[in-house]
Amino acid sequence: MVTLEVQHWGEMSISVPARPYDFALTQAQAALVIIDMQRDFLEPGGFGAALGNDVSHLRAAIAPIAATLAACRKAEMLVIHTREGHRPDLSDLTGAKHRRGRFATRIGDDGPMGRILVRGEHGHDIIAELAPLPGEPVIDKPGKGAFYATDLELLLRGRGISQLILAGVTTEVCVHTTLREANDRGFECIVLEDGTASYFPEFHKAALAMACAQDAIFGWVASSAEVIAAISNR
Ligand code: TIU
Repeated sequence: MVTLEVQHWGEMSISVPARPYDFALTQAQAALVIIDMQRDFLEPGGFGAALGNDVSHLRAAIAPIAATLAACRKAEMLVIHTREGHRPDLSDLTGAKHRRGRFATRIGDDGPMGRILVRGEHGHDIIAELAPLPGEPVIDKPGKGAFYATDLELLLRGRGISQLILAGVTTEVCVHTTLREANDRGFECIVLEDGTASYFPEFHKAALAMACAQDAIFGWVASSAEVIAAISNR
């Protein structure tokens, strides 16, 4: 008996040049996850600035993420956005997170972009350059990891996603926490080296090195150009 196998392009894997070795991207099973590209982290007067950081360090990630986002949308891949933040009554904010640090301005306090890290406020929303399109899921998360206390995993499994392209801020905090959560759940992750950023350039570098050390202990690292070329030349 002869069996004919019809394979949709999306089910074939594409080789993405990556560190520590090429990543076999299966487009139909891959999603772009853009982490916390919010005014609160990227613009003056938000949460990132309240923690004493120079927020200008994060802007370098915007253009590479925008280019990757455009390529993924064109390829009709799933795109997910996340936002770190809390309910206006702060009932999902742990005392430990609220008390943390010795700065004058805390989560929930008034700032120039509204209440710091509170859902619905101007500062909490995603920057205009990377605004989600209608239909693209936005995951609101109370913690650093995008899986903790959210329905992200349910949503990914429901769509048959097993590979994540991770972008966003900050590399060693929310991106890395999400990378580790995803890795333990069986997702294969590729982190964009120029589509992530940290307030501390040395932490950005170290976080990327840690992600793909020990022959991909947590995952792979590639540039946005490498990922875009692979997606666009399928
Ligand atoms: N402070 C810092 O580097 N990051 C965070 O608090 N959250 C995220 O990384 N999104």
